[in-house]
Amino acid sequence: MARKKIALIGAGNIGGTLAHLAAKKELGDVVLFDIAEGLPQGKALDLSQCGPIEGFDARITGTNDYADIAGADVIIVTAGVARKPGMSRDDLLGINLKVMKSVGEGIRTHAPDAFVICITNPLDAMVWALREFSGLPKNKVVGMAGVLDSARFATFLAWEFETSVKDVNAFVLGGHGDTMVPVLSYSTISGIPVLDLVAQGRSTKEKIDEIVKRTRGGGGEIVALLKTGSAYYAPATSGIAMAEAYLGDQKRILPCAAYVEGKYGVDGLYVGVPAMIGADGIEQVIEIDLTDEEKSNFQVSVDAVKELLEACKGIDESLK
Ligand code: A3D
Repeated sequence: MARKKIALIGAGNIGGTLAHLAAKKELGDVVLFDIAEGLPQGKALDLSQCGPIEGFDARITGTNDYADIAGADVIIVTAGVARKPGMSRDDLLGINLKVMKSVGEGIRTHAPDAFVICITNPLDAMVWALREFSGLPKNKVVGMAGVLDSARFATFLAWEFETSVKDVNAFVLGGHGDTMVPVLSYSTISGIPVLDLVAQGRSTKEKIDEIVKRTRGGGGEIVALLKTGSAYYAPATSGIAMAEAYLGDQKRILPCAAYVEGKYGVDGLYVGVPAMIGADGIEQVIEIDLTDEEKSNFQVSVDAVKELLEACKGIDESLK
């Protein structure tokens, strides 16, 4: 059986980390694409030389030519820019929308059968634009945000309850921004609702509220510390978990920006919901009962995503 092929569009911080993880896990051969000449080739060469030490045979190549992504099984998109001081949200939206146009067209021409995972921000709008520009089926294009936001939430909960992260099941829905919704009512430690543990006096409502707030600002906290860019280790790890779910037909239920039609009162929008990932891509969107407060927070988040989409349509005529 031929090896799988993983194409990574964007060979920056997340792209390089994705390449390393994909090769180390032998998910398949890796093609790193970037518009910067030399960057993907240099990273590919460097990463290839990890092979003899780590014992992987995955081939890693770098390219500036979309033709080299032909036949990719999975494509993970991180191309674009991250927000820097002094840049408005609209600046980022405009720049990355143009990037999604070229990436979408490259995928449409060279790898229309791939499962595509978008990581570029602003996530909920960019995954929507990527789907539009690539023309791929909606179940084959998905955004990564919920896995990362949930991992941040789970990390903070594990620290608070001094428990293994392995026992924490926490998740975050909604858009990937300040309005994201950490869903406490479905967050458990070894099956025990976090709220029950609070009722037992193992933590306090104030501390949990603080964790929810820290989760929402989790990306910004890292940007403020790094100063020159945004998080990349955990974002890459999250993207790889989604790729593995698809390649292994694992039927994992992961929070991700999936296309929602009808469920959650949402009609035709990419937004963070629990979704099953298997060999058909996004195989199901799973609806859960939310508390009244969570429902209204989710609606605020959906409205914020809609606003972003309108801004996208205002920028690019072809999206109207
Ligand atoms: P960075 O290290 O700057 O890498 C981006 C790469 O994209 C650079 O190597 C650029 O040369 C390349 N690029 C720019 N334009 C194009 C193009 N048209 N075609 C191909 N490549 C291009 O950024 P990063 O890897 O740290 O982050 C990448 C993106 O992920 C940014 O938009 C971040 O905001 C976003 N991000 C999202 C999350 C989520 O949870 C959704 C988390 C962290 C970062």
